[in-house]
Amino acid sequence: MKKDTRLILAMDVTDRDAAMTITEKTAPYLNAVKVGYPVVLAAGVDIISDLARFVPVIADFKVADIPNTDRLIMQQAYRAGAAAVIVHAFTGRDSLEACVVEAEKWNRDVFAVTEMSHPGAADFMVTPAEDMARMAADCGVTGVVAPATRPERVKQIRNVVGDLTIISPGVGVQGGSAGDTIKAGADYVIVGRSIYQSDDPAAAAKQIADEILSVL
Ligand code: OMP
Repeated sequence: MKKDTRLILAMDVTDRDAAMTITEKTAPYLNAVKVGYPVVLAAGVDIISDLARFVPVIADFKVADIPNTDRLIMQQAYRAGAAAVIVHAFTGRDSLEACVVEAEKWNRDVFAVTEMSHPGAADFMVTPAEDMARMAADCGVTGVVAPATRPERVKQIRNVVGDLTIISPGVGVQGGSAGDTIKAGADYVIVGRSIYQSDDPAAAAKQIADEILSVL
């Protein structure tokens, strides 16, 4: 994944044509596009290879199962053309290791979720987040997902994962700022609604990319 604009678009629209058009228009400002269940269930798994014509695709399947099932899901995501897959860390070391083994087989990336960006993450995810980040780093993940809504936590997770890649959602509608998140130590920010719901997605993406550039 290139690292210049440091912007990842979360493509959570459920209309295939809209997903294609918005990704094509915003691609000059993106280092990746992230797809998850909303668009893949609506448009089919081929949306991954279709979008990959414009920019690398991260499959956000939040993989969280026993090792064998994880392995099967990872295989399908990479087979579909994903450059990276997002998995959960809370399922434990054996599950995470199965995801990493599959990523290495395909020579692709895998990101593990530590602490999520929404308020409910405080119920169960904040306390073990640094332990999960440590375990993820130990297992050999490419990087971790950390919350742009709490830049101080991005900083703490950065201390745990060293120079692994941090990707951070929660910018815009969820309240986080792209500049603050990058300054706290994230490598990339993930932005969805602030871009794809904008009247001019390309201009919205450019504005965020410019904000990131201004703090580098
Ligand atoms: P917006 O809130 O619309 O910018 O979208 C954020 C995107 O990041 C969505 O696709 C979420 O599913 C995803 N996300 C979070 O918002 N918080 C997290 O803690 C983790 C993710 C994720 O794994 O991408």
